[in-house]
Amino acid sequence: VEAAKRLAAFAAVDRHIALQHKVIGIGSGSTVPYVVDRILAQGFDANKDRVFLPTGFQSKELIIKAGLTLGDVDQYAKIDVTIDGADEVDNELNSIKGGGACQLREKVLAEAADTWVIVADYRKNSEILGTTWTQGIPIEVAPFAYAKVLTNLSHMGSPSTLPNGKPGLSLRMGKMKAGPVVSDNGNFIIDAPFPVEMMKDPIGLLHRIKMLTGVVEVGLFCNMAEAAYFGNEDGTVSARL
Ligand code: DER
Repeated sequence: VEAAKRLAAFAAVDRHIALQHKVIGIGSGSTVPYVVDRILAQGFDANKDRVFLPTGFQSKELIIKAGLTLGDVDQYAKIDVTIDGADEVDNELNSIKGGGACQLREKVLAEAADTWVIVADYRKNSEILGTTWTQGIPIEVAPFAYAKVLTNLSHMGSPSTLPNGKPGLSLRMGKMKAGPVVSDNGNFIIDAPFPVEMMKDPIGLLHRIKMLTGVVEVGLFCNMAEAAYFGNEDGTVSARL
């Protein structure tokens, strides 16, 4: 899987990060470190006049550790290219994001970029969202409102138990931390699975969820990606444009 992530990242950088690109958004997760590796390989001269904008704590630390120039999101309204990972991508380049609870800042930098590109391994390459990523749509919510949002998502059709018996609609709890996961913005994350029928209209579902009071951002990225690159097990790369 790591080799597949690396393949996708290298293909995306080679195709979309040209010398004239100076303001670059760096996403979150385990694939984007390979994006940074490939950008570094373009050499000091290519990178000395560039700034790199982070999509969260992990992304910021990645940029700093790579010795690249960290930019302040407030300072750069216009971003040339943002490259980010995803949890699942469908045929229309819609994606589920937020497995790493970074989707608010990720969506800000995706939207602000002239070009937004997804990099992922073959496990994320899907046809209908929700078929490979079954944990649910990650939804960032204000802590004060989380119980109300859970109730409203349940009424919308998000099941509390998946067909395989695993938990469905739930507040994302910390693994080595008592209590819920807290995002870089101080908010909670709710994971909300929906029946495949509802996932066939990710744009409609995104709008319905976004309108719920207390929802800060939804881990459905629709009509945003220019391209997605998937590394395959056989050493090839699939590009969806
Ligand atoms: O949370 C996210 O959307 C991240 O981009 C992440 O889920 C990407 O997955 P990866 O770790 O497989 O790259």
